[in-house]
Order: sequence, then structure tokens, then C-alpha cells
Amino acid sequence: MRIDIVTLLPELLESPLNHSIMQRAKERGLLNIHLHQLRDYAINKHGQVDDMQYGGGAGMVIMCEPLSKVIEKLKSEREYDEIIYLTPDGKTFQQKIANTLSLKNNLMMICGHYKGIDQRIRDLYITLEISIGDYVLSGGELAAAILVDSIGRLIPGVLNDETSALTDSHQDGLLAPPVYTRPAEFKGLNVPEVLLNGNFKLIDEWRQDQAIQRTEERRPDLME
Ligand code: 6GU
Repeated sequence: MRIDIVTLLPELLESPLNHSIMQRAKERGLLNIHLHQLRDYAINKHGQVDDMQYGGGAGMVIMCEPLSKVIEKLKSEREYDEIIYLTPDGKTFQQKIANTLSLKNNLMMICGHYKGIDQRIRDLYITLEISIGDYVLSGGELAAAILVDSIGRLIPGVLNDETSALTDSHQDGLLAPPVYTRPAEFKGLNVPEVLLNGNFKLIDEWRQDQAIQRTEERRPDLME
């Protein structure tokens, strides 16, 4: 998969996308991320990419021209499955969207700032608008990093244990059950007996019960 990210702050994306699982995905050639500095497509030699909004009001708006230039350049080089705009008024990101996007070949992500981007860019080019939750971020970069991480780890061959993505919280609509490792007793707290006896049928049943119990307690909205 190739992901092109258009941003004024590529530095915000460099570290999160170059460690751990994302780094492995890259090294294995399964995920190629290209960062594009929007400033390189500025309308003048002062590096201008934004302007005041029509109708008045506080906050700058990212202009059509720089965005159109970079988007059309990228589109002329390959076909994109989705051109995603990260915005707090987008569709709330969920595991099922990550699952769908992980099957694509080419994604483009546009990170906004200030008051956002000119509506005409959204009308002309954007195919999917995503928010990562009901709170406000200063820009789309951290949201883009979250999308790339959640999508990237689903690409076959990225995780070492292929089954581990399947047992994540949310992957089957339930939260994940509690997990334990050594020692069997810590500060008077014991690992549940069932996990120690090697009966895998009982262990599976216990985990399923715990997943349901946790979801009922913490996220009744997921229980339908
Ligand atoms: Cl995708 N962008 C911004 N700026 N704020 C957000 C968001 C995105 N999702 C939630 N809040």
C-alpha cells in the first residue's frame, strides 16, 4: 500500500510513522508513506497557502490553489482509491473503516489547519471525510498518524502473529479480555486459575465471557 500525506507539518508525522510496527511495515515493503509539504505549492514567494475567509470571521482558510496543485500532481501519477480529508466534521473513524481501507492500494490524506480548507477542494477532490472523535485537534496530522497506524497494522504480513489483529478490542465488536504474564502472583493479586491449567476450551470460554462482561460494563453502546 502507498499512502501520500499532504501537510504543513510533516515533522509531526515523521516520528510516529517510523517506529515499531509502522517501521517494520515499511522495511518489509508493505507500506510506503510519502509526506508532501503543502508549503512547496504556495501561491507566492512568501510561502502563502492560506487567507482570510470570505464573509469575515476569525481564522485562516487553506486556499484552493496549493491544494489543487499537489492533489492533481499526485492524481496524474497514479489512481487513488480514496482521497481522505481529516476533519472534525467528518465521519467518525471506526475499526470497520480501518478494515476496509487496509485493502486499498493507494490512499491520499489531506491534513488541514486553522479553520480548515476551502469547501471547493472538498467538493472537487475529497472522496472520504474522517474525524477521529468528538474533540478538537489543532490539525489533521495526529489524526492521519492514527489512521495510518490502524490501517497499516492490518495489512497482511505486517504483524508477526497473523492472528493477533483478530483478537484486538473492537475487531469482533467486543472489547478485549484482560491479559496476564509472569509472575502468577504479584502484590497479593493472582492470575485467574483458568489461565494456568492449559485447558484451551475453558480458556476460550473464559475470555469470551470476560470480553462480553467488559463490553457490557464499559461500552454498553456496543452491545446492541
Ligand atoms: Cl481528523 N482533525 C481535527 N483538526 N480535529 C479533530 C479530528 C480531525 N478528529 C477529531 N478532532
